[in-house]
Amino acid sequence: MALLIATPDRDAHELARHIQYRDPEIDLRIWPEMGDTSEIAFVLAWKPPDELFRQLPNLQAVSSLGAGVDALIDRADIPARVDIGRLAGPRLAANMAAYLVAMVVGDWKGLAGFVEDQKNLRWNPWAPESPPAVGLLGMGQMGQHSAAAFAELGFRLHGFSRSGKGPASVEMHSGQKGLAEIARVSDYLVNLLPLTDGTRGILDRALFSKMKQGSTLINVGRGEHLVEQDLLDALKVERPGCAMLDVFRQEPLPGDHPFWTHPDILITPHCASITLTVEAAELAVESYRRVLAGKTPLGMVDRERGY
Ligand code: NDP
Ligand code: OXD
Repeated sequence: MALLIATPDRDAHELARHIQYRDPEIDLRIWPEMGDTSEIAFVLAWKPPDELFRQLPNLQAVSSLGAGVDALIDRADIPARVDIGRLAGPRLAANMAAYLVAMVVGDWKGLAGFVEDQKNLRWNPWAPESPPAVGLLGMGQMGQHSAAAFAELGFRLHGFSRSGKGPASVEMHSGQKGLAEIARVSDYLVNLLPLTDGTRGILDRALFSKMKQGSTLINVGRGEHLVEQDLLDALKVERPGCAMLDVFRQEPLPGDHPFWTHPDILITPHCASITLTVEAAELAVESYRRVLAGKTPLGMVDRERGY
């Protein structure tokens, strides 16, 4: 049985080297060099090509190379009998927490102001008095790691999840009322939800109208969570006052998109937390071995629920 890596927009050779280093016995193929497709049991995928999975009659499991499974979950070419998993290890979650802490703390501490002060040879000591309230939409692997990092800094924390369950350091919310409440109380509202039918377009005018004036929206989930025109309208009335966006409906973000030049939008190019080759190789080997042993892949998702 073979493992196929199918990541058309990423060079997979480094990942393949790390996988083979960990387990030289694995029969590893890199798309589009698939060999005998009836031998492929497991696919490691990131934005895989259309109709790929129809060519694999003995496929047992597909694993996302990252945390999100939205590019896999609705694929008609993945039969219902095939398990879908994901690789979301502790380094991926730690790097997400580091990104969010950098963005929130940098803004809260007014770093951009000091850059301007330095340009103008201005000595202007200043520090914020009280810690901000951070609201985390999504309290899964990414949300929990990020909450732990903010908790260390003594920030006030709110979380939002389907079940309403979350760590003790976080005041949890759920449902429509909970969503409105977390928007109302957060100085920084961070979207860390998976993209599903229940979350698509969740960052919309109704939510923005509940946000504090001058607050900050951070979207690291998926571009389809955000209703773009609603954000542009909301920024005019400073609810939120600014947005930090890492993910977009179309990636790369087209050069003529209004977000690029908006004074209240900060863009990062979908790199809040990038899958690390060494961690991915380690988890991929473990997941593959599990599937060969008749078990579910790592990070198995509920296809009905969508995450
Ligand atoms: P998890 O699957 O571990 O957690 C999902 C969380 O979202 C859970 O807390 C879940 O609630 C909650 N949730 C799901 N649906 C709803 C809903 N309808 N209403 C309220 N809460 C809901 O995901 P991860 O934390 O691992 O990752 C989240 C997302 O982050 C990924 O799907 C990906 O899109 C994005 N991501 C982005 C990266 C980047 O670089 N920009 C890097 C990594 C991830 P419950 O706990 O009740 O199940
Ligand atoms: C992921 C991502 O889902 O990079 O891992 O967005």
